[in-house]
Amino acid sequence: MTSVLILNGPNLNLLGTRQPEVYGRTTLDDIEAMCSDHGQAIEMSVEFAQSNIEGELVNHIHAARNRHAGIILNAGAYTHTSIALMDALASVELPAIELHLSNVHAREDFRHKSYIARVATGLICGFGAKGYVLAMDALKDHLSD
Ligand code: CA2
Repeated sequence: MTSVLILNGPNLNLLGTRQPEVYGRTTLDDIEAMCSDHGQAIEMSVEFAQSNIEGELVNHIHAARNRHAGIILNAGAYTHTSIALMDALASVELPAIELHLSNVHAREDFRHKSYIARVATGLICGFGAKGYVLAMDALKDHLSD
């Protein structure tokens, strides 16, 4: 069965509890359950993780190398700052989808820059929690090509 790492960065553990006008009312636990259900439907096994710590995210990406066929990454604010995450993704040579709940391009200028996009297979943003399911379908489709 195809296996994916769905990795979430800083502050995403707060989803559904603060700023619902920006990020919605769905919690990260809700999203994990949604991904797990969708994984069963499309025969994709899912490892779901979150960390607020940049180095831990790097470690998760390294560990994915021999375990997963691809990575879906919502790196949160590290998207816009982290050369370390970009280098980690490049080093594992797995297809990776950059994901954001919000449409980062409709927001502040500093969110328009992404280090992740330079090494990602593709990017999904602006569809809220549904973006996770869209990313799983996109990865599955990409791997079957
Ligand atoms: O839209 C996204 O998914 C983001 O990755 C979310 C990040 C933001 O820095 C990126 O530019 C876009 C922020 C996640 C913060 O999540 C919170 C959730 C609830 C309350 C406060 C923050």
